[in-house]
Amino acid sequence: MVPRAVADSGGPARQPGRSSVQMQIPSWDDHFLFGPHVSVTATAASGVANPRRRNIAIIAHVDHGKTTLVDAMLHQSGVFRANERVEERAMDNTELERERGITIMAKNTAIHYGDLLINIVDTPGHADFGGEVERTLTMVDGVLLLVDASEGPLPQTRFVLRKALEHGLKPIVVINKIDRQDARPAEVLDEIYDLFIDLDATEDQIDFPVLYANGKAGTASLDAALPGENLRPLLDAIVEHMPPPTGDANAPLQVLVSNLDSSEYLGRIAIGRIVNGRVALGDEIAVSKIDGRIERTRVTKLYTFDGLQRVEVKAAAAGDVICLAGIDDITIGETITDSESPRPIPPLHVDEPTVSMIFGINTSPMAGRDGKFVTSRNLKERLARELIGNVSIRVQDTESPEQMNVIGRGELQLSILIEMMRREGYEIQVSRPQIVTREVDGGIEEPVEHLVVDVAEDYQGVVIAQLGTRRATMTKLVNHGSGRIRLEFRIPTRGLIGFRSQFLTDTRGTGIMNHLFDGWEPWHGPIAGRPTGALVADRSGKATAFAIYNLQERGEIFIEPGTQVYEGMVIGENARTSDMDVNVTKEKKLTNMRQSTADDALRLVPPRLLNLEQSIEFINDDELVEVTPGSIRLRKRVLAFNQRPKKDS
Ligand SMILES: Nc1nc2c(ncn2[C@@H]2O[C@H](COP(=O)(O)OP(=O)(O)OP(=O)(O)O)[C@@H](O)[C@H]2O)c(=O)[nH]1
Ligand SMILES: [Mg+2]
Repeated sequence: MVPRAVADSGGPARQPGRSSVQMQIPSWDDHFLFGPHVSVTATAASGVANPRRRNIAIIAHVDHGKTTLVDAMLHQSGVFRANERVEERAMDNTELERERGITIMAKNTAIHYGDLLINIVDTPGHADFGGEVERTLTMVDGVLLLVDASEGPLPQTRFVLRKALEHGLKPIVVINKIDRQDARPAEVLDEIYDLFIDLDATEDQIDFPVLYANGKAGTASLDAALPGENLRPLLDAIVEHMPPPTGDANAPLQVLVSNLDSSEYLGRIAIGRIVNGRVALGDEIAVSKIDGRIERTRVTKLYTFDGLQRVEVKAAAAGDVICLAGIDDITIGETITDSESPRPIPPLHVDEPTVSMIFGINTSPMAGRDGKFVTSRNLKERLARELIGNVSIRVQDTESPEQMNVIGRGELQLSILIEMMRREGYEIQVSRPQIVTREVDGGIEEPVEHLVVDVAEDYQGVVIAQLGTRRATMTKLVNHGSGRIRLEFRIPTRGLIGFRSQFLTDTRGTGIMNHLFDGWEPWHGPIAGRPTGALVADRSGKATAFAIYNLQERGEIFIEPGTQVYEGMVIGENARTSDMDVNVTKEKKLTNMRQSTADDALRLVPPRLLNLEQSIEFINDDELVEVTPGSIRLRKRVLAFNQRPKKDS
């Protein structure tokens, strides 16, 4: 089904530009959803804080269309002017989110529907950012669970739904991307029911409304066979089925801080939902800190959400989601409360992270060339700052004052942090990711994951073999008969480190893999690291085409001619298991005058330039990734050839 693009009823047609995209959203009179034909009849019941509010989160597996659906909601509620150019996925507004096309941080927005204000939190779907979803759920009363109409529920669908059900939230199921050629809504709905049952949902929760949506076109329908015309069926379902926020506006104030934002002008901004009470500009309030201290302050700036903006308000009450600026040092999990009778809300607990990396100051001979922040104090301060807004990261001291152990939910989360630091001007070096273990009854336990892979049948053998060496056990094999099969495994988290690039190579880039933390198990025994050795520069200098030409048959080269190298820098992958120290700066012996153009004649294999994530996946325990604003280099931990312990091969 291809949606019909309807011309705007007024104003110029939207112009697609280089940086904006013409939304295929049926448009109408901007006030369509404000019009008198929308009447909302919710009445105040006992315990209802505000019958004209709905607070919801949109949750799903990665890429199932959450942010795109929010776009459509914003468009149809008239947030944008008719001819306003709006970027696709407007909520993904950070640089890294836009570059990668994924949501990294949960964000708030709000739309008007009839006389209702619907506060919406768009959440990330990637498993590494699950902590964002967890903290967000304290702000809402219900969730839209989006499920791709072809892919069906995937590991993160399970994770986010489990968290939502644990919070007792009301779900509405949205089977999205119904326009896909391979959509199979009836089967997917069955799988969703199975998932709810599996997660011990209550009868009330299983009795969820179902909508079929094309978030990209901005349509929803109650019937899979009848394409919708707009999102009204979905918005009506929210009004009808999502409970209005409960709470008592006359009780002492309680706001649980669930999100932070900041602006140059306002400083740190605390975002949370007023659970009880009311708050107004000028009020004296207390902040109940994580460590139990109570700090008194005054409300100087108060906002609520409206579309993509924050709007200043004078007062707000139970059920509202608010932003408060001007409170120094406030962090997630603290309670803003009544100054006379402070009532802290127990802070939220999120799942503990399981993957760690050592972040150290850059000790390479090229340190300090392009970074602004290079000292251990800089590093410590930056990591301390990260802890404020990032609930699922832990930072520990190590024996060395120049290194910190950073623990997160996965390689992606940690590499996003590294990438952010690099762009801010930091220079660091990081180790191969390790997993966190724990001791139980004298034995060691390690985290294990539920892994789901989708591959073409042809690659089934190689993927199963590769996972076998990583101590995975297959738990399920489903063949949908489409030429692709879905395999499920239990695998130690350790076995997944560095697996993604291997998997993409093995499946020629066509495989899809997703995994999710699934508990602790006794140590599974050793898992071999990278089977190949490294080509290591044996001296500093500039790499020459001549040297690279002579080395390229030994393995794969990671650098281009002209790259500055140093002793101990990894410049390629050896085809053999041992490391090989090589002179990559060697010049051709000059016999006469016509030397300078000789290099041009050499046929060089294009180098495999590794990005940050690929570098982190590549390194072994005796190697590091050096990250600076301008470069990513691989190196041996011990640079000097004669001091390096030899690997047995
Ligand atoms: N065919 C089709 N594609 C869609 C639809 N909705 C979203 N997409 C596409 O799916 C991709 C992912 O969309 P997003 O909105 O970024 O998904 P998301 O759930 O927000 O992703 P994360 O936040 O990273 O978890 C984009 O390429 C969208 O254009 C839909 O209804 N139909
Ligand atoms: Mg998103």
